[in-house]
Amino acid sequence: MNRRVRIAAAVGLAALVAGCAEDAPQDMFQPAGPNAQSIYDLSVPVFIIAGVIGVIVMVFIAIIVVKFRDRGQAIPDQVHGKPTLEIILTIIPALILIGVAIPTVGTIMALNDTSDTECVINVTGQQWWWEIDYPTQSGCGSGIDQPIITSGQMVIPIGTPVLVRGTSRDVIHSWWIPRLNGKRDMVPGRVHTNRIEADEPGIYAGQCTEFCGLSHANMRMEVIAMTPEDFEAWKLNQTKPYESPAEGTLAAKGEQTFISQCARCHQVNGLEDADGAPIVSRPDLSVYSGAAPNLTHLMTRNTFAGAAYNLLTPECRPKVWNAPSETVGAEYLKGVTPDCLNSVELREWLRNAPAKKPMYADPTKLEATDGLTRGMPNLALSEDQIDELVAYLLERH
Ligand code: HEC
Ligand SMILES: [Cu+2]
Repeated sequence: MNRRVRIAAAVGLAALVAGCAEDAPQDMFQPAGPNAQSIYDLSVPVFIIAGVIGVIVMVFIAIIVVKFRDRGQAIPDQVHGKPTLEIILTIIPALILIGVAIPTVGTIMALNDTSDTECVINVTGQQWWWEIDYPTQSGCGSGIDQPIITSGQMVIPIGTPVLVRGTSRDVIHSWWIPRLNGKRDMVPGRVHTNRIEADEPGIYAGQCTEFCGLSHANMRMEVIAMTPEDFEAWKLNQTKPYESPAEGTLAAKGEQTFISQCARCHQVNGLEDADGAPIVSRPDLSVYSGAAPNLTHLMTRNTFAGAAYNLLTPECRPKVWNAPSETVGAEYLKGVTPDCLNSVELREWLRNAPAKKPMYADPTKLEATDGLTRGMPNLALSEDQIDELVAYLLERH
């Protein structure tokens, strides 16, 4: 076998074997809700039809290649025109395509119908993370009377069709949770919708699927589906009032450091300055896209920076991520406890975020951006400041 054939065979084999993974979290062939199920129900017969046709074509090609191979004879008779055969070979594929098109169009229309949704959640794509906000509404279980804003992880109640309304602050991103529904591009200046619904509690992973710049591969997201009771508990916690750290603690120092170093970009709801005035972050003055993740309840999510890194240590993560359906909600609601905090990676992030997640092609050209950054800049913090900030963030439950 020549080298190219061997390489092609190895790549093909690798792709085939990769397709056999059983615990693949982003496997659209393991649908976990009605929308993904209808996509699955459509894809399987279409794959079978396409597969059978593919095999027939391959077999015919093989036969022809062998039967009519060059035996050194003169050019064969040139023939033209077999109307019956040509008409049959046009009609058969046309019928097959029509047969595939009817259920395909039907499924697309059914998936786009959002009239039955009972909960509205907005997502906003940004280089390179998703902001997720819950507007006030009577839906989403018992209703939402105070907006909730988070990032990276969307929490939903099971058995509830959710209307995801998406847009983008910079370039085109694409929202995709393969086990819950197909992809939807999220485009600046437009609102696109995607209906998701999960049958069972669980954590469903996804990733941005539209190339959106340098850290596109680090732009992930997760949907956490929980029972309606757990979801009510989650909502209640997301709207609880702010508590300043106890005086004299490391976290209290961290609060001051946070105000001086971070609050210009990151909002912590309820944070006040020395005069008791609320501190409202102004990321629109500091970052290209005009927003940074809201950190009020950072420790209630368990991944960070576009869900690219874990807030949980490798020992604690499986306790939540591999929890059986009955307990995954309760495990998730515990949030990140001090003994489970992945402080190594969180500290690395605070020490130099662009080193952890590439944000500019050429970091030396930062001066040319008028102080506006893409993503989080390197803030040249001291190790003491980082200690304080970690202690402060750890209380953001
Ligand atoms: C110039 C604006 C800016 C400043 C200042 C800033 N950040 Fe960020 N930060 C961002 C942006 C933008 C992101 C999202 C980056 C990404 O995920 O790609 C981010 C992400 C984060 C995250 C991950 C949050 C999540 O939900 O995924 C943490 C934690 C964080 N920053 C902490 C801090 C702390 C602590 C400070 C102060 C020392 C700080 N940041 C200062 C802009 C800023
Ligand atoms: Cu993206």
